Amino acid sequence: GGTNENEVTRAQQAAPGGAAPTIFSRILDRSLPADILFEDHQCLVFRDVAPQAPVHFLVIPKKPIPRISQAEEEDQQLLGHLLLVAKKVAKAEGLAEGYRLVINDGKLGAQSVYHLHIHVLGGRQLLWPPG
Ligand code: IU
Repeated sequence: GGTNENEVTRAQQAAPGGAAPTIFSRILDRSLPADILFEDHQCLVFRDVAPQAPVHFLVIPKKPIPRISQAEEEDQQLLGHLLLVAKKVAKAEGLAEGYRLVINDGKLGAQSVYHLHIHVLGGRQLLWPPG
């Protein structure tokens, strides 16, 4: 629908900048409120402000990696940690019957916020392929 088309338009217009601060920096420093589900020294988990499923949250590193294509070898432990946190919070959110992890990268991947984030979507039957 229109919401998803707008999201793609926003994503295509977002500047794929280097380490420019994003809206997620403001969620990390608490200058912008968010519904936070989990936090540790490496990451923050909060509900997506425009949920695309009954459960839709984001797992972000505190380190401002702009996009998965710019992650480095030195980020290996951090990237693994984000996946393990995603599955733990998914379980806590009651997603025992399944869910989906998504990482959008760049313009064609419809990335709109250039601070790496893992989407976790669940609570309904998800479709395949995605748009
Ligand atoms: P994307 O993978 O970069 O397209 O996803 C960015 C997500 O961040 C998207 O689902 C937005 O709804 C979400 N989001 C948010 O949760 N809070 C915000 O203040 C903003 C975007 I801006």
